[in-house]
Amino acid sequence: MKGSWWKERFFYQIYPRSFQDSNGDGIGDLKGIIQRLDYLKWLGVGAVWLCPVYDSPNADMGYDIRDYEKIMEEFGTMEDFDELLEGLHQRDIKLIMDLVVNHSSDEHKWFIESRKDKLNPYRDYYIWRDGKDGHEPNNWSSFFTPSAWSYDEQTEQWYLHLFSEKQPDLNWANENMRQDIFDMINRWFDKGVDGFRMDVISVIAKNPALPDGVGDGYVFAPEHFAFQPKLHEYLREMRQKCFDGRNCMCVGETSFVNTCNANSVVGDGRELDLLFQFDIMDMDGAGSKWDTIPFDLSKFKEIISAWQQAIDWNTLFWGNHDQPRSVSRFGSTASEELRIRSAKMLAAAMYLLRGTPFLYQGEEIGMTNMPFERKDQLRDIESLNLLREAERDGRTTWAWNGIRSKGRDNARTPMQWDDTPNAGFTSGTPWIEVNPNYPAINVASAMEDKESILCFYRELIALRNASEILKWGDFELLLPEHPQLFAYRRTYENKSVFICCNFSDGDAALPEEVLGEILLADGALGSNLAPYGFIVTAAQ
Ligand code: ISL
Ligand code: CA
Repeated sequence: MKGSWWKERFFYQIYPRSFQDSNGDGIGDLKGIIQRLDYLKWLGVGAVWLCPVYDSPNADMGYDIRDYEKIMEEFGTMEDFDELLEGLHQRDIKLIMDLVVNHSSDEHKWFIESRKDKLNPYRDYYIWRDGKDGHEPNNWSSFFTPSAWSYDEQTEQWYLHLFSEKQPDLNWANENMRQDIFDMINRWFDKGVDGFRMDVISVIAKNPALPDGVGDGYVFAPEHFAFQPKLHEYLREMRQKCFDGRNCMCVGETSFVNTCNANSVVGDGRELDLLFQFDIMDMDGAGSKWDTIPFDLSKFKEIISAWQQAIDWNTLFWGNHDQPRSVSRFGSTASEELRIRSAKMLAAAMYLLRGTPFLYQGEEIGMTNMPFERKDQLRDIESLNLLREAERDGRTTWAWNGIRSKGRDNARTPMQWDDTPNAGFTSGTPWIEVNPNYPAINVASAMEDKESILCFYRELIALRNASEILKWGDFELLLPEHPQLFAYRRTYENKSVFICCNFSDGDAALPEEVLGEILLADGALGSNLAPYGFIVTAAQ
């Protein structure tokens, strides 16, 4: 398995709506991405994960798909897509698409048919049930709404949606539905795409009895829809019908995965090539993600070493389009100096681990959370729903704190390219406001500064791309009890690289083990590591 292209390449995640607008309508588009391909090449990335670009009414920004084989009009045309794919391949950059098949849009033709009558051939493509005494079929809550069921008067039944009411869940128990999905995947592969990131793939199989979750009121009940036995059957069928014989990869967004069940889906020849686990993303939430608790370094070390040991090959990431900005969350924005150093430190801490790195757009220039103040600045259905409910229960202060620190729109403000109006993202009015810090934080100025976060990322990516040790070496946690430092060793064929990162805002003494030829560093002064300083060395 050494040699699989998806183990050797640094991935870059693009959120197309916010990457680059080419026609002044304020919405990022495919032609805009094409304009920036040389930037991606310059940075050294070897693969792109493109968030959904399919036709969608955008209730959940493209994660509600109306037509899996049509490009969203605001993003361009299929010709633009072909040109993008060709442009990437010419530069030896692979492309993986988002595959959102736990649910479709309620405007998808299958659902339009399905809701017409109980005998419609598409009825069973979705999950319909009778109510119980005028109530929902069970007490499940959804990710975005209090109840996971919506009532449809036409046929007097309820349909299941684990996300918004505009995202009805597909019924994977239906063989025709599965075959339609597999055919669609194969048509994208025939076009030349190199793989898929599979949205909430771990929840496609539901407990067929749809039992109540334990508790009062609406209950979030992943025990009945995540990692169900049928999941493995569906994934194996997909593997066989779509992936076998192709040099394509898939990475599953495996919500609710843990170190015990992970190897049931990944590993040599298994169902998925890679998985995204969310233990790091969840560690600063107490119960709900909205109740933020401080970063805990010892917990972080535990999670990283548990996962490095649990599976052969991890995904490495600090964020994505659903998460706040990593430097605001895990680094420091107390000063410009600390923002820059801590953003570099986070990159060194995460992306030199064993696994495949996924960097989210804007992270490479240290983009920060957005100082949202008003509801009309928000676009994300999750934040807007949260606020609506909090208003009802008189918890608006709590909700706003949550939205500012964890809201998904933090990651969705436009990419900051330069210091011209709207950060060079659009000549029109952007669909979501640009972060006001763009005159200081942008690609153009970072390219001119050798000490910038951006130039550091480029250096780090080049180092990783060229290093057998960093690619294939094993992982060993060092200084497990140290209260400030996260340190580890990567070893391959008796050669080692040491990584030592100060996650605190105080000085730390540099341990002797890490002394050697310096490959990367910032804030390493003599035998001292400054706040958020780090050093990467090759063993003498
Ligand atoms: O964003 C989250 C928490 O606030 C996650 O729980 C997220 O909803 C979950 O990881 C699933 O995310 C994916 O599917 C959603 C979509 O809204 C997200 O953007 C996508 O990444 C439904 O398709
Ligand atoms: Ca546009």
